[in-house]
Amino acid sequence: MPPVPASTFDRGARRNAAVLVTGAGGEVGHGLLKSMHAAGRRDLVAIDLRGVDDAQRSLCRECFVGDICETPLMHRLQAMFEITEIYHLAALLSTRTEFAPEAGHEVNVGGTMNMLRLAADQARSHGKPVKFLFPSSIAVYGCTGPNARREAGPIAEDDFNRPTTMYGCNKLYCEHLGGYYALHYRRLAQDRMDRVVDFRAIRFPGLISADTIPSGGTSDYAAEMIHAAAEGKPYACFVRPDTRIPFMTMPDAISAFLALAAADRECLSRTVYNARAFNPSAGELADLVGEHFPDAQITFEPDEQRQAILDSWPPDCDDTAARNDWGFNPQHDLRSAFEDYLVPGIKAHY
Ligand code: AKB
Repeated sequence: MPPVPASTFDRGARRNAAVLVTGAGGEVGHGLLKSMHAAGRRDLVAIDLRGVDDAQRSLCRECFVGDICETPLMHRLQAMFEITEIYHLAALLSTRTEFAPEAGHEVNVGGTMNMLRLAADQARSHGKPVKFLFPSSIAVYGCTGPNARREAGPIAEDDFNRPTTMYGCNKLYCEHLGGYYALHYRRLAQDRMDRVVDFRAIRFPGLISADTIPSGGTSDYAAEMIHAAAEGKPYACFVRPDTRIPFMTMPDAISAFLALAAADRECLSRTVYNARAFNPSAGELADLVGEHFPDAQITFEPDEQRQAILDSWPPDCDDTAARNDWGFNPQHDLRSAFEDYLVPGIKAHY
């Protein structure tokens, strides 16, 4: 653990105000820090196991290289900052977790428990609920069997909550933990405080970024396919061409997260929401990539085990609640995602 920068300690008794972003060095973290800084936030505190890059560091009040599973880090954050919001992005994604499920549980559940406890301790120390934004996932769904997927249609939040991966189990359990901290925390204690944690979650679909290539996710094939074509490299897609799940672009995901965070509590009918923008098949994605990159060399070599995970995820999700409660409205449909965001953004990189 690096020494705490002297600037961190406010000379006075007051702790510095902070918005905490864990997993800040990841794909969502890159976009989120940039968007919040652009919106005028100057109290951003980033935590990442591998640290953050110089561009991100310039957006933050403080940055920590640290493990959210380690209690000493939690104690330092409690001592140094008055935390008003937490964006808890740190996680091991679905594919990586299937090689080390117990490690996935430790990070995805143990780390989230640490962050929820920090949020509750913070709320009890400064007297205001801490807003806790949690990226859940379509991995919480288990639409096992082709008929279930075909007959289910767009799946609403309370249906098919039968995850078939450790990551999906972790995300579903953490949704319930968040609901407990929001509604029932220490419910028999004499000194209990109502809603210490204002927990809000989005079950993100596959996310596609022009700026970063994902790693460790089962939905990564979409981004990998596009980036490979832009680099002029052949791409062997690990799913069947008929594989269909919901996606959205990274900018729409960041905007959705910030819109949910900004929503009045009274407008929210639930703590967990679906949000999606388009749901192409892998074959339709490949065709669109070919339109923009005529020399693209995309083949299909399904990985049976990863395919089975995708076959348990919904072909589409119903995000009516998000659109009604807090005005979710993605800017990119499939075609504009390519024309206005992915192709120009990715070409600028290569
Ligand atoms: C993954 O593929 O594991 C994630 C997800 C859909 O939650 N991108």
